[in-house]
Amino acid sequence: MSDALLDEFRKVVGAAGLVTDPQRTATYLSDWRGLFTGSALAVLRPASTHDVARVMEICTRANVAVVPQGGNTGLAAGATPVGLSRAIVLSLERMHGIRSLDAAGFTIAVDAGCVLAEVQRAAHDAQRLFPLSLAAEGSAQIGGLIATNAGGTAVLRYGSMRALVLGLEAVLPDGRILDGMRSLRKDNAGYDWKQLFIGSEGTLGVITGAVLRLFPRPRARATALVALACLDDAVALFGMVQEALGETLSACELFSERALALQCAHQPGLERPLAAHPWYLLIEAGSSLPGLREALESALATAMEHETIADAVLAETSTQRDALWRWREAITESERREGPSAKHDVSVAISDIPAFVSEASDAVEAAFPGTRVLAFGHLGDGNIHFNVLLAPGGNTASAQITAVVHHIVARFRGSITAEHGIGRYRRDDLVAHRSQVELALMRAIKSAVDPDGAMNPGALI
Ligand code: FAD
Ligand code: 2HG
Ligand code: ZN
Repeated sequence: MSDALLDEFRKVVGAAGLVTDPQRTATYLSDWRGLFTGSALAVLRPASTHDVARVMEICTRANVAVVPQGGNTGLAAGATPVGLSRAIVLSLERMHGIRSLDAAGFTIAVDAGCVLAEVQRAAHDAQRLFPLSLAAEGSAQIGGLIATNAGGTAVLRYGSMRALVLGLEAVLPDGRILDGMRSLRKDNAGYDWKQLFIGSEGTLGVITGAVLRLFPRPRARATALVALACLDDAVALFGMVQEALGETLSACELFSERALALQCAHQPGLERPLAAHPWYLLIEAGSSLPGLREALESALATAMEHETIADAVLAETSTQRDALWRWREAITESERREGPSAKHDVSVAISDIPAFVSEASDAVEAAFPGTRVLAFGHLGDGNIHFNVLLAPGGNTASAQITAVVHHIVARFRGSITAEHGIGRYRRDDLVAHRSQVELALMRAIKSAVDPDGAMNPGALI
C-alpha cells in the first residue's frame, strides 16, 4: 500500500488503530477453523462510527475492498480476506461500549464491537436477560452476530438474532451513516432496511451499533440431560416437554454418544454424566413462577413410563447445570482437536430429523469409508450440525461429502445453513441451492447497496 494511503488511514484511526505488522495481522487473516488464510493491506481498528465512515470514504475513493470483522469466531470464513489484492480488514474490536440500558423499556443500545458475554453481563446486572447464548459468546461480537443472524441454544424460546434487534446503525460503502438506533417495538414506516443487514455477512455495509431487546430474567431454571435409544424418541420427547412446559422451554439440544465420547477424549476433567446411550437431549426451561422443576420432573417420569427415555439426570445446583451444558457446548472445540471435518449446518422439519440423519449417515459412511458422522445441534429448531470427521488423509473428499449431504438436505426441502451463514465456506453451494429468482433478487440488493462490490468480495454472493 502506498505510504500516502497509510497516512490517510492513520490520520483517521490513529496509530493504535492501524495494524500492519505481519505478526499482529496474522490472527485477523485466518478463520477460526484454520481452513482459510488471506492477506490484507492493513487491519484497521476504528474507535467510533464517524471513524468507520471516514475509513469507508477513503476506501471507496482508493478502490480498496473492505472485509468487516468482529470476534472472528464465524464458522463460514466470512471475515477472512481471501484472494483480494487490495483489501483491508476492518475490525470493530475498539468499539465495545454499552451506549445505554433502559431497564423499564427492556432494551440495551450497544456498539457493534461489544462482545456478547459483556451484553449478557450488563443485562444481568440490571436484572434483565439478553438471551442469545452460544459457546463462542466470550469472543463473538454483536456486529458479527447480527451480520450472521446467529442462533445458539435459546432460539427455541427467544428467536435468533433477527428477533432480538430493534434498531441498527450501519455505515454504507460510500461512508454515509444510516442511523436507525430506535427502540421501537412497532414501526411500519416503509421498508425495514435493518432486516437486510441482519444476515448480510459484511456484504452490504458495516454494522456499528444496535438496539437489542431484553427480557425478564427467569428466577428459576430446570435443566435435565436425558438419554435416548433413538432419534424418533428424541422427537417424541420434544413434543412431550413442549406440551408440559409450554413457553418456559428454552432449549432442546441434541448430541450423540460419539459426541460425548469425543468430549471424554479431548476435555480431561469432564465426568461422564450418564451410562452410554445412542443419543442425549439437554432440556432447559426457565420461569419466575413456581413449579418449574416439578413440571419437568413429571414430564420426564411420564416419558420414562412410556419408555420414550432410557435415563435422565436433573441438575440440582447451578454448578451441575453448568457441567451438563459443558457436554453440549464443548463439542465444537473437541471436534477441532480431533482433526479436520466437513461441517454441515443444516435445517429440516423437526419431524424429518430422524429420517434425515439416518439417510445422510448411511450415505456418507458407505460412500466414504473411514469417515465418522458427528451429528448434534438444536433439535428444537430443526437445526442439525451434521459434521463429518474425515478419515486420515481424506481432506480431498470434503467437497464430495458435502455434495452428498446437501443433496439429501434438498430432498427434505431443508436449508444448507440454518445459522452459520454462507461466507466463503458455502458460497458455491448457495448457487446450487437457491432458485434463479432468489439469486437474482440477492444480486439486485447487493448492487443497489454496494454498487462497486467493495464490501467483502468473495463472501456470500
Ligand atoms: P466474525 O467471525 O468476525 O464475522 C462473521 C461475519 O460477519 C463475516 O462475514 C464478517 O464480515 C461479518 N461481520 C462481522 N462484524 C461485522 C460488522 N460489524 N458489520 C458487518 N459485518 C460484520 N453460531 C451460531 O449461530 N450458533 C451457535 O451456537 C454457534 N456456536 C459457536 C461455537 C463456537 C465454539 C464457535 C467458534 C462458533 C460458533 N458459532 C455459532 C459461530 C459464530 O460464533 C457466529 O457466527 C457469530 O455470529 C460470529 O460473530 P463474530 O463477531 O465472531 O463474527
Ligand atoms: C453449536 O451449535 C455451534 O454448537 C457450532 O453452532 C456447531 O461446530 C459446529 O458445527
Ligand atoms: Zn449451532
